[in-house]
Amino acid sequence: MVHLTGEEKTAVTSLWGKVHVDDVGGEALGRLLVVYPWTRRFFDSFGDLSSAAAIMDNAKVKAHGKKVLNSFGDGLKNLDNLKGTFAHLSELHCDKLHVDPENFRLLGNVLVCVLARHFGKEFTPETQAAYQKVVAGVANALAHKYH
Ligand code: HNI
Repeated sequence: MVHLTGEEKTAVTSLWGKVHVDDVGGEALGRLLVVYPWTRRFFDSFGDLSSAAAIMDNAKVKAHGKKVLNSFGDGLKNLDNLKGTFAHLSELHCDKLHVDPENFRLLGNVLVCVLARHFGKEFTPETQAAYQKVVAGVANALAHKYH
């Protein structure tokens, strides 16, 4: 559960309406893998992740980034029930994928950087503040079922 003011909700949803999930998702996941190289170990079936150029050009990274971002977008429609929305994915990332939940926070911050890059001045400090709450809420929800 994240608490956003009415203005923050409007800022988040109106910007999200302009996000191209394939570009932004691929770029966010790609940059996560470049900036935090240990995250590559979860994706050894994705082929060549040996350099920044290879990662950013990798079709599987792009496709998976899009999938992740669409799922993140579902969260935006359910800000009052993030834990319920991500319960199943939390179990999957814990029990099957063994992803350390710290990585959800890293990805959230990388996503904020990518949004800032794509939207420039339109990504105002207020909009960033609202997004930081959302990415923290999604990361908490994804970590909720860990044991
Ligand atoms: Ni994540 C699969 C959503 C962060 C590693 N992940 C998924 C799927 C969704 C998803 C949806 C597909 C599930 C299915 O097939 O049923 N992941 C999300 C979301 C976030 C996130 C919403 C954060 C906002 N995942 C991460 C992070 C990592 C990660 C930070 C590792 C660093 N995810 C994975 C892996 C898979 C995965 C690995 C399986 C990939 C595959 O297809 O082999």
